[in-house]
Amino acid sequence: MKTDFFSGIDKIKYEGPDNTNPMAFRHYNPDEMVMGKRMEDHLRFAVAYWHSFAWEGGDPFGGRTFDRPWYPQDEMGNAKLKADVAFDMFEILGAPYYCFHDADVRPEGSNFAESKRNLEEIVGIFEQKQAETGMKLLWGTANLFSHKRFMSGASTNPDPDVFAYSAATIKSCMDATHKLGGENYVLWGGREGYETLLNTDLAKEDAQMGRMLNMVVEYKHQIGFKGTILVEPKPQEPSKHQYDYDAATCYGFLKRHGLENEVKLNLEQGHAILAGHSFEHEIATAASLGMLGSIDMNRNDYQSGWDTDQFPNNVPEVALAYYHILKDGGLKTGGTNFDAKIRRQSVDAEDLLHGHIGGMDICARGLKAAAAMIEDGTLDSFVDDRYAGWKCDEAQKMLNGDYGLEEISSYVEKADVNPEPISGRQEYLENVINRFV
Ligand code: XUL
Ligand code: CO
Repeated sequence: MKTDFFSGIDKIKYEGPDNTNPMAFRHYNPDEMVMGKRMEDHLRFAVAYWHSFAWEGGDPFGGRTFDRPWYPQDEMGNAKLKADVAFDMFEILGAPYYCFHDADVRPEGSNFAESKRNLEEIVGIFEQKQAETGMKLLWGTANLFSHKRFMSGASTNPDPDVFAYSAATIKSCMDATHKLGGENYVLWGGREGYETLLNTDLAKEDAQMGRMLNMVVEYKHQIGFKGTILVEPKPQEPSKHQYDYDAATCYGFLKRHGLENEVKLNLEQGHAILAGHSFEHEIATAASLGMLGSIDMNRNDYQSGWDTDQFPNNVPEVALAYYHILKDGGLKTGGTNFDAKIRRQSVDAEDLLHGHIGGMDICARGLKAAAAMIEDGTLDSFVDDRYAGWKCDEAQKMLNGDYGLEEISSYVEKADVNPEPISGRQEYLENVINRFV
């Protein structure tokens, strides 16, 4: 360990479901085989730098509650100490990946060039730390929402200078991600939306955002970045309305700008809830469109109606998420990034570990439950049977275009088609799920 921030705490180990040691895993056993693959390779856990190390515990009603040795975060010495503590925690947890925004890891400079130099210096340090520890970068991203220059949007800003500043910032973050061997690059448009339509030109903003994402893809190919470009949907917050509303909306945007084969989606539990969906809805939708990339794992409070970014602790919800991920062939370049923060009353170093240990255990339970559902096969064969009628000749002709409305109409009359309702068996299926969670 490079620091004494987590003093007295050793690397967290798997000790089995019956242990009561709070600093041990009860379900996450990296080497355990699940459907022929190591658990670690299925889950591909990542720690999010922003919530664990950059966020200071403030909320809209009060300032910071945490007291960390790397505060204030506006100078390089503290950014380096923060990096030492971050890598200590990655090692303690045994999570193989991490994720960061530029603003999480380096102090803001007095101008763009200085901010970029600060980032490059930290990236050099990360490179060395990755080599020493074996940690890997799941994804990098640019923070285009915190600084006041982005208050009216980044790529969608009415001011072309902000568009330019954002493009330059994205380039520096893609360079950083590429240098660190990142496996994906994420774009989340927190301010790519509007506060009021009274001052907003929707068509112009769509064109600007489409051009920016096209430049990202062009630059990816120019530098030979092999990772996946991911867009992260979220319907609102901080903006009243965000253009990347949900998986289906993002797909429409990507199609419109010719990017559907170049970009995939990073889906987050809390964002799905804010959009009025479930997490599995977003995952299943993305999978059905061939767009599933990665997940930001957390949970939202169902009462508060805002993005609470809590650590997951609901096995049935997590199991259904991984069920759809496994059915899609698993996370490829993607992973399970804990976009989750401890509560602002959880002020101790060990709270950071409790949050992650619990989250990793819940995901392990969810993954095992999902694998058991697939291996059992009841759900799959029920769905297959439900659509089995489509295998017959007439049904195929309706689908492949051989039949139009006229042909179908004469077929219905000739064969005296007279369908009777068939049960969807939802209660039975929910009982099946209960066997595994
Ligand atoms: C915000 C959010 C972001 C993205 C990365 O709600 O999820 O942290 O994951 O910018
Ligand atoms: Co996120």
